Amino acid sequence: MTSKILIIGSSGQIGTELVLKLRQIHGNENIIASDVRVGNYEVMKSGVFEILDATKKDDILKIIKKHHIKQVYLMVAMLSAIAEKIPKRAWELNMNTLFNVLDLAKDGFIDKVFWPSSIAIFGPSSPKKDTPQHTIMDPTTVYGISKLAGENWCNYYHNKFGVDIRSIRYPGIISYKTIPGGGTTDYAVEIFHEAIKNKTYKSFLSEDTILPMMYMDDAIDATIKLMKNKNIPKYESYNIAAMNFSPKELSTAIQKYIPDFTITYKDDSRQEIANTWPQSIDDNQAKKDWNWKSKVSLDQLVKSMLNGLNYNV
Ligand code: AKB
Repeated sequence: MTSKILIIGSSGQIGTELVLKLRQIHGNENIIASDVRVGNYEVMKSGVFEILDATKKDDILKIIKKHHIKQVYLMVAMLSAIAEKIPKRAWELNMNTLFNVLDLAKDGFIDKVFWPSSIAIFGPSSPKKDTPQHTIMDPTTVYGISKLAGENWCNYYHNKFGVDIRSIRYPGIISYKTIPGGGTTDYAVEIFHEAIKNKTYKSFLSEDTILPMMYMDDAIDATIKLMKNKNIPKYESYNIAAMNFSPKELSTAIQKYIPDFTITYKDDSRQEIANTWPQSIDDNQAKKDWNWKSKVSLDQLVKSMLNGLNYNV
């Protein structure tokens, strides 16, 4: 019997596209999508979908047994901005779901796990530019704290119980199929919807706030590449990088295709979070260990976003 892959959190921004790409690679029948809420049309119609609350370990186990799952991508998380509003719930969701999956791997029910970390693990004392793989990490958000704790727990389960866990520190991910929810980098997706609909956008980050960003295709490529690699030296959550820009620089890149687009700035509490994050990331370790390389430039990203949202350029 073919072993199958379970995506938990398949209705979210990254989960949605991961399901679609993995179904292309492994066949629709081998990729099981799951979430607490139904997903987008393409995900729902192309294969099996299970309603799953990943805070309940027994429910995950039932699905693992039912579908002969051997690999799990755990894409559930409460993101940085929303987590600040409900810190305790965010901590519980982000940590309990991880423990459930790590324990199922430790107990031999699954062979391999992917779990996403984030640039949010860095903080005000981390170097802002070319932030290294190993450096000071002093996250100021609940989300960042949960991701850094999660990285350490993955390390622990790997060293102590031999769990095969792979992880990436995603920058802000930009895509058009599903909107992100509750992050600090969400402006870089919203801006495209508003540019097309209203020709104007009010940014909640100031014009010169530079953050590391990446187009979804690169993020999915990296994730699958890391999971496929047979020679990862040891567990670590990898820095990966593609591009860095501010709201002003992104608006200029959009104006190339929508010349009458305008942007205004009114920062809110998300600005404080962004101020503590890196402006650029050093991803040499990922390049060396598993040959990671970003393929999508800012101009290609802008064109793909606009075309994807049916504004043909
Ligand atoms: C967020 O803004 O919270 C996320 C992230 C960078 O992890 N997009």
